[in-house]
Amino acid sequence: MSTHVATDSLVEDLASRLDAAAMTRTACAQLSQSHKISLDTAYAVQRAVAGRRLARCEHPLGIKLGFTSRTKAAQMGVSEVIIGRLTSGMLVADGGEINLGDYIHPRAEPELAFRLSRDLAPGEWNGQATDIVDAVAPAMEIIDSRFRDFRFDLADVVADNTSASGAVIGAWRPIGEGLDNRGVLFETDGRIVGAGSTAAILGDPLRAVTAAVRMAARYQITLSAGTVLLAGAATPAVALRAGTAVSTSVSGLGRVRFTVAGSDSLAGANDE
Ligand code: 0L1
Ligand code: MG
Repeated sequence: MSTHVATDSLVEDLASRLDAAAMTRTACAQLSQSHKISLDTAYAVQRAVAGRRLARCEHPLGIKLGFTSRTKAAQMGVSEVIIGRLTSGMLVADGGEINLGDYIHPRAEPELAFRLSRDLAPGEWNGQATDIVDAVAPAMEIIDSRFRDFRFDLADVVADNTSASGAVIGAWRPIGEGLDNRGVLFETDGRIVGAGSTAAILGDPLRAVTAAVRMAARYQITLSAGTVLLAGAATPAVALRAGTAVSTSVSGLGRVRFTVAGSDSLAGANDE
């Protein structure tokens, strides 16, 4: 992978492809099939993709980390986490409903969310995670790759805003002790589809806070008080089906849930 950043026009062209795929709910070809792009270019495309959402009157909601589990990082052959941008249109109310028709081939994964307690200038802070977050919540991320068959390489998925598509955040609680090994139960319609531990998130989800601050500084993402951070998945993601009730409970932190409306007849039909 080369290291230079592509021209502005190429960045805008690639961002347009990804934005159109999301807006029309039609998967597109991997960018890597037609272009050799560096990681810096991929992050520039991601910024442009998020910029299109902001231009449609969304506002920044937060950030997310991907590849925080050893298994997923190994599958991708990467040793560093990736960062993506959450915008207000991605927020799904706890207990709310999503419609399958608003997505291409969505999956959900159980996570923890943190809330930043103060503004952070890039490079300003290098201390304890607990000094800059004031709350934690059980959460789920909805990921929906804009690429056909959910297939991508590292630069593809970074450009595609790390597949970020939805965030469901449960009730916020003060940061307590022992977040490094809380039991996580991920259920659809009352059946367990994933069981794990918060330890799957970088060994301790508080490490996601420090990693996210470092990555945000590197890729010029503004961090302000109230910014939400999705720390990473505690179990593998599951594909969403119409009529399903999805929930995640995290020991000592409570439960977060949403339901899926729409029709399965379209499932996969958007992978054209
Ligand atoms: O949030 C995540 O860990 C997903 C990162 C992107 C890879 C994927 O879509 O599975
Ligand atoms: Mg995730």
